[in-house]
Amino acid sequence: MMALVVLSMVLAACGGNDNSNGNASGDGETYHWKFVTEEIDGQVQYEYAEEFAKRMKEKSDGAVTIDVYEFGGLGNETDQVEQLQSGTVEMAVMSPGFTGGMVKEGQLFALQFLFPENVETTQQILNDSEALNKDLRELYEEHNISPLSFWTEGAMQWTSSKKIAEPSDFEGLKMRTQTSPLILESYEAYGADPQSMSWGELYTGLDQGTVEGQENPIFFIGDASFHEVQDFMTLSNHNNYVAMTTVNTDWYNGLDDEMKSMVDETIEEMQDWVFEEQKKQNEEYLEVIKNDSENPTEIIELTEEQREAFKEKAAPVRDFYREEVSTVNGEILDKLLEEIEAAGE
Ligand code: 6CS
Repeated sequence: MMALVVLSMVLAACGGNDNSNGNASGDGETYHWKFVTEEIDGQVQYEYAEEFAKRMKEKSDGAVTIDVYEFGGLGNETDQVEQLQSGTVEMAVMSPGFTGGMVKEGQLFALQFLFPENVETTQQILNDSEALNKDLRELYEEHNISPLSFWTEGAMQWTSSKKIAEPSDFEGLKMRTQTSPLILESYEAYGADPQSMSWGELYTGLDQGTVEGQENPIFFIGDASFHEVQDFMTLSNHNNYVAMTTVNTDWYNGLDDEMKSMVDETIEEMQDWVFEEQKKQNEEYLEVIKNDSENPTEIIELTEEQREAFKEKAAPVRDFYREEVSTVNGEILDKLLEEIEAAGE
């Protein structure tokens, strides 16, 4: 508690809070916001926030300055959710995988094999989906969090200390996950022994064997060096990693129209930018992992039949979501499924 109080004081002091709301714009008005991410310098979320800050500064002729915080600077992923809700920070890149205890519906992102394997099609769905951008957004807003956009950081893969090529390989495997209960449920469906953990503890956890496997996009596996402490990487494409650009709802609603339009316009522009960024990083890191001869990683490509076996085991988790998790009888999931169907492969 004391740490949080001190943190708030430090943030207030360094914020130089000229006009964080921006509700009285006019000549000479300046705005100073804080934007926290779950990743570090060089990684996709952090680069996104830096680019967003740069564009806002340019468009506002220097009136808007945004301090971007790396993961760890303000605590762990869950602390960051609280900071956004309380308004200690105005903006955050947030993974739904850390808010599942609060916004139950947001756990639909944990459902494996839900989005198409094609990352571009998935991004198009994330851009256009009413289920996400309207219905799910409203549920987050009940908690003072407005997701202004959803975007993918790439297809997720499994890394492990034992080879994973079929569902039975997960039997008893200590799998690290984010905190949303449905992610744990999804791995229990394969017979694994999942446990949630902040990614800040993951390298050590894998190194010491506290956990034996994890899921992430390739760029993150490579940049965080998880492959150094894992023997296998299964190209499972079992899900797409989805991140949300979120803002504190009260703060956002308090922005004047001009500033709100500038934020919205920049958020929209960033969708194409971040797609290219994740693509580039995922491609580069696949080569890094393949060529790291000091830390060899066996790469397993699943056959269509093997993928089907995982899909079959994952299917009942959708019913569990509808019956046990959803607070709206699975309506958002059903709408999203229609949108996915319409988007094709
Ligand atoms: O595995 C995680 O928890 C982290 N993975 C990514 C791709 N971004 C941040 C997140 O916390």
